[in-house]
Amino acid sequence: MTKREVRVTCTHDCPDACSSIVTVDGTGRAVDIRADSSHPITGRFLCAKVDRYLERVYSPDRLMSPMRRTGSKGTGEFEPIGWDEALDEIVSRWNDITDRHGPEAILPYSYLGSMGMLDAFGTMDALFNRLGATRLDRSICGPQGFALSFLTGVAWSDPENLPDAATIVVWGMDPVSTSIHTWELIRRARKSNGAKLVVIDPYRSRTAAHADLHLRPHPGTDGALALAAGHVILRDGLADDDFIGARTTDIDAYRTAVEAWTPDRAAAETGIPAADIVTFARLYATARPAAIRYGVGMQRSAGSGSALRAIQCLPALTGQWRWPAGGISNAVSIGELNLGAISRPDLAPPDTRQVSMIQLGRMLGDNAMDPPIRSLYVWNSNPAVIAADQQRVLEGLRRVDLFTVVHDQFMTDTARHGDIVLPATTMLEHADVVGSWGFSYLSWNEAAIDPMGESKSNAEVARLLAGRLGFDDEVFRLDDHELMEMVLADSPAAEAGVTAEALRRDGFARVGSPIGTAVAAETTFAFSCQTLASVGLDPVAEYRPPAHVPSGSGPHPLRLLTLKRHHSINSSYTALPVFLRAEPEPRCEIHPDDATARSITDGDRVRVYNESGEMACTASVTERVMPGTVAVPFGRGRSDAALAGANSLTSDALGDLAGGPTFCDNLVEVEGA
Ligand SMILES: Nc1nc2c(c(=O)[nH]1)N[C@H]1C(S)=C(S)[C@@H](COP(=O)(O)OP(=O)(O)OC[C@H]3O[C@@H](n4cnc5c(=O)[nH]c(N)nc54)[C@H](O)[C@@H]3O)O[C@H]1N2
Ligand SMILES: Nc1nc2c(c(=O)[nH]1)N[C@H]1C(S)=C(S)[C@@H](COP(=O)(O)OP(=O)(O)OC[C@H]3O[C@@H](n4cnc5c(=O)[nH]c(N)nc54)[C@H](O)[C@@H]3O)O[C@H]1N2
Ligand SMILES: [Mo]
Repeated sequence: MTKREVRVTCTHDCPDACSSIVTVDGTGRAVDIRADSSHPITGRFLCAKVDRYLERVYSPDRLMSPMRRTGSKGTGEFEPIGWDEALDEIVSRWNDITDRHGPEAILPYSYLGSMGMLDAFGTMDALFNRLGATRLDRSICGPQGFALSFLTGVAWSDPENLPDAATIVVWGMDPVSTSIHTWELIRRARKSNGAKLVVIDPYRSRTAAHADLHLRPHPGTDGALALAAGHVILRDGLADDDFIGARTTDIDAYRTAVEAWTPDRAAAETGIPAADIVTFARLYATARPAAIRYGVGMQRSAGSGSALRAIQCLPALTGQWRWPAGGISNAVSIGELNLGAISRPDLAPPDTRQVSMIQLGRMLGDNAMDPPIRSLYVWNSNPAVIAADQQRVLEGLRRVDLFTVVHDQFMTDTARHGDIVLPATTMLEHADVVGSWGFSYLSWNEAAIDPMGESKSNAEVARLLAGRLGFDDEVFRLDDHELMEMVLADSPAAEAGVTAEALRRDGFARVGSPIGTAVAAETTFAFSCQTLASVGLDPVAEYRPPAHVPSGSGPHPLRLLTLKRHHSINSSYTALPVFLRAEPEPRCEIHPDDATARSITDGDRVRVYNESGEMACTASVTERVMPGTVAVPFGRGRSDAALAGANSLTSDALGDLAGGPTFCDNLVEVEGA
């Protein structure tokens, strides 16, 4: 065989969904990965992680065969077994559990470890639906934004238009680390239009360091800022009256909602100086056009849904929806596919119970649940690290009467608690169709190399399990390419002419149309929206404070940020050299004032703690965090130690919309270790 080049689409849980070219040598080994510069979003470069993706594929730590646990849960002692033996054991244990407790005693747990359509939304779901297992509400990331769009009928605009904006507001997002190709579009707007960059973030992130104006609200207080911005815009006569008259309804209700939100009141709530709030409101209202790109970072507090609604009113008030680059951007090409055809929600018995993935620990410990969870099957996720209230999750995973199966590429902290562990392929080793939650592209992922060891894809494992369980529905008999055709057939993408054949040939296709002008051209924006009231939100807009606002005198007075890392994606990569070179140890960032008050100096060993748990860190004394807030890194695994990661400190309480998480809504104390 000679050298060849294969087009691989990144399946990480990231807005960018990059297209890359992988070079495979004559022996079938991948020797290079580089950006596919023909892709309009990917352009000339890959991110810091995927640039090193081959380290991940060929890591000596890859799982190579199925394994059965030999030691106690969590110790990581396993023996290799064959696939037949592993699958037979799973099916016999499930049959037994189903006979004794019913199928709802089985809980499938997955998220977006791979965002490929077959990987993430495919036949594994169909399998558990057919089985009648408990359903999982996958609300751990940023469900509020999507829910708000559905409830109000207001589409988000396409971020590909960002380079045309005159002012860009990055609200609770750190694209330099989390979506480097969004950052590239912002960089272009600044270079070609002299666009102003406003960053709204309590933390001086890599993105905020570039801002013309950096507003630093206390975590979870964005709603107060948005309402005060509206107040200033109306007070100073900066609203777009023509747009409001022609394209919106109920402006008086909005006027009433923001009336009391003076800059001074918002300053007291958010910690942002009142003068900066005024500067921001004027800049935003007078820029033509001004774009808002909101991130997931601001959707982790009790009142995030309400805050997002308050933000959603701003482009209507100022007529920014007139321009494709205006409005609020976030594009979702996943919606262009016919996912139901392969995930088959119709196969689930009616009224099958559904539980929140955020509350795994609570559920595993709840014997009163009817029936209690007796088996957990995990793929595409590492709940021992990423789910809230980590100590409770670990306690649940250690239960001897819980039969746990984990399908992963690595021996994660979750896998260490498995009874059976199954090896998974990476994006280089299986084909898929990949959507994006950041840009309007669908892409084809071609398998570049053979599966490593005995690893198998999620779709393959679903077929094997379905076969052993005797499920003969057509969806379990189709091969990957037939499934990919099905996902595209009868879909909005197909109506727009995107076929499997075209995707495969061209590598990617743009789907959907620029929707930035939707409000201006086709629909009206309702400042009072009754569907919001139907889910318990204010129909207009209101401020809901964080759930754990410190009294100032309580035992845990510091607000906590648990931050994503530049060199990892969630818990993935955190055990690989690419990450450990950059972050050999976890650091707790603390403001000099708070450090001094606690006699902590830079480099000290500290413990960060609250009533849920604790985390051992090295102190970084820095003004990147504000007084009263500390930041710890999210995603590192070390559940074998007594002290654990960021989620030891987080609560599993749900927010005000769509069952979203409250990861940045917790209080802690820090002391020298
Ligand atoms: N390198 C890297 N890239 C990633 C990931 C990763 O782990 N690493 N994860 C991927 C995933 S799953 C996601 S969801 C995206 C998320 O990417 P983003 O949307 O960028 O969200 P985060 O990085 O979680 O948070 C962004 C910023 O929000 C700030 N923030 C926290 N709380 C608040 C608040 O209450 N208000 C405001 N205004 N800001 C707040 C944080 O300080 C942080 O700097 O990134 C994806 N890309
Ligand atoms: N405190 C705190 N907690 C958080 C967050 C936070 O900011 N702070 N962020 C939250 C957010 S936004 C998210 S999205 C979640 C992320 O949570 P997860 O989606 O669980 O993310 P990862 O930790 O990357 O775990 C994904 C796992 O899937 C595996 N995997 C990858 N591809 C495949 C595949 O094809 N098949 C199989 N079987 N496995 C595969 C990877 O090896 C990895 O172990 O975490 C949430 N938790
Ligand atoms: Mo996420």
